[in-house]
Amino acid sequence: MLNSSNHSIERICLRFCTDGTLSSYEPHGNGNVNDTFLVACQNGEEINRYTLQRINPDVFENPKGLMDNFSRVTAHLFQKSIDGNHGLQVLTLVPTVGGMSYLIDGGSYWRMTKFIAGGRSFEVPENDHHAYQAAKAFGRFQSDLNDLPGPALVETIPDFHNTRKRLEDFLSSVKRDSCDRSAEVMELIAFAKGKAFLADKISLSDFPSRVVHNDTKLNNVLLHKDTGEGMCVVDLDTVMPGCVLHDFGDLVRTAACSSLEDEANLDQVYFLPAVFEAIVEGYLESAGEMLVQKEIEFLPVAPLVITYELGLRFLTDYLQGDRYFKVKKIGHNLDRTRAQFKLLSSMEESLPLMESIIERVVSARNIAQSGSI
Ligand code: GN1
Ligand code: MG
Repeated sequence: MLNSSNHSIERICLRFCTDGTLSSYEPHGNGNVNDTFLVACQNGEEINRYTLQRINPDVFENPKGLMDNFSRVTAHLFQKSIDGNHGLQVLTLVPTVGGMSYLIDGGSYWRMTKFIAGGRSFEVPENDHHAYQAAKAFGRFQSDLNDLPGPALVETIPDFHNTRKRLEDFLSSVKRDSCDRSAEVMELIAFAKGKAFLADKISLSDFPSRVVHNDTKLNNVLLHKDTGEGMCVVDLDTVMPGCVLHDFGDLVRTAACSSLEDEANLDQVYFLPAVFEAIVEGYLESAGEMLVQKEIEFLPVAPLVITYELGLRFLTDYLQGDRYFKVKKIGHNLDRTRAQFKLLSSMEESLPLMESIIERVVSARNIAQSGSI
């Protein structure tokens, strides 16, 4: 995979309309797919900061379509933030000197956004308030985009949350075993096969198609570094038509878990019902009115499905030679897989509790369960 060292960040920055000239830059965040830099530009005494990203071309095959989505979505959210006055900020693109929303340089696509001062991304919530705030921000994001006008957004990654397709890809990579890695992970393969029924739990055609984020890891929402208030939803590359359940589920997967996604000590990996409750409260506060009965009904099982899906994706990537997710060591994708499968088992034990929490919050909020599509 190409990385920053193949590019001159100085040269790239010169081609964006920054306020000031580049004074420093450093790698930023923990994304598993794109390359991200925090860039500082100096104008006299003033330092202006930006986020610069190289879009991973192996993952996103239509960067132009992706950036068109990005512009439409942020413009709409910006209007909503003015009308709704809910305090959430929206990513602002910095145009290139040629007036474009992205830059093409030697076959790579780059974009720049204004840095959100005071925001911080958390890998795990420090308290329930963080989880509540993150859920409220993602719920608001969905409900603000529910009336996005115009044609459907481009599908930046087809079948992204088609769990059945993810399972089939996994099964063919087991069969192909191109890197000769399957023998050592038989136990994980057997576990994945044993949970195949989860792949058909959420069938996309049974739910309203809405504009959703699709990558709602906790670290994809900025919270205020001191107060923990939701500040800005980031990482908009997979915003496209989809199902709200995957957004809800992925936040639960990453926030209502006792550990990081790649924790190697499985004793440290388990589901946290109290954090789950905070997520349900936050999510239903901002998105509850929009949801239809069927979406509410499937909220408890959604985290299990997405946790299973991620386990499948990490294991598939391991079997294919670690080509998709960035890895820090051989076996990194296996740590991730094991942690997902452990979390899934822990969630299964808590499923009745999850159901009763949702039931309680739905009735306390008096959600009509007949929201509009
Ligand atoms: C990737 O880029 P990042 O880290 O936000 C991946 C998500 C996974 C996640 C797992 C486009 O997200 O789907 O849930 O890693 N994004 C893409 O950490 O595949
Ligand atoms: Mg992402």
